[in-house]
Amino acid sequence: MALLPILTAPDPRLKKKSLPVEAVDDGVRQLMDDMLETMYDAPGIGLAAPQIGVLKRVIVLDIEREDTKTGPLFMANPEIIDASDEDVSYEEGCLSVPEHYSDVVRPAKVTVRYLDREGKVQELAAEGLLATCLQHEIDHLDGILFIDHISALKRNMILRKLLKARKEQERDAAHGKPAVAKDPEHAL
Ligand code: GNR
Ligand code: NI
Repeated sequence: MALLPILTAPDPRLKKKSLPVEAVDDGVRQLMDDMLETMYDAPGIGLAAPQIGVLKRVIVLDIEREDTKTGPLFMANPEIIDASDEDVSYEEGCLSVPEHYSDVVRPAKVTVRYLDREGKVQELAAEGLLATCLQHEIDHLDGILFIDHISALKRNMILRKLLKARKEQERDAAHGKPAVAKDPEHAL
């Protein structure tokens, strides 16, 4: 098990298209386990492999809600095979776009086909937060961030702020100042 650093925008690796895995082998299962640990630690409800710099079509999710007790989900090569005509708007955040949130409109329900942890083909019909999160994670595999779904004006404002925050952090680190501790209670 290992905690891996999460890339933040702007980073060219977050804009790349990830490649399908050929098979769900021990290496892919190890990647899934490391991703889940990293996601819980962040904390977040989903994580895609490119967020840790691995350009493979692998995602993990855990939507911990009273009503949806799915437990952790491990998916390789996930594909949206059906989406509802009906859309919903949800306020999204992203571990790669820290501390910024925006409403994003997406299909309300999706059906996803994927390979599970054992390499078996599965299909999952999802709605609510799970449907939104699945689309958000699969977007990551195609180099798309939630800010790509909002106005260019808002997107550029967020990217500028992220770059400024990173530069300030780098400057502080160069002067031996420790990074500001993140609030462990603040889940996305
Ligand atoms: O933790 C996360 N919360 C979240 C909230 C609303 C919509 C999508 C998400 S996914 C995000 C974690 C993340 O960045 N996954 O890629
Ligand atoms: Ni994200």
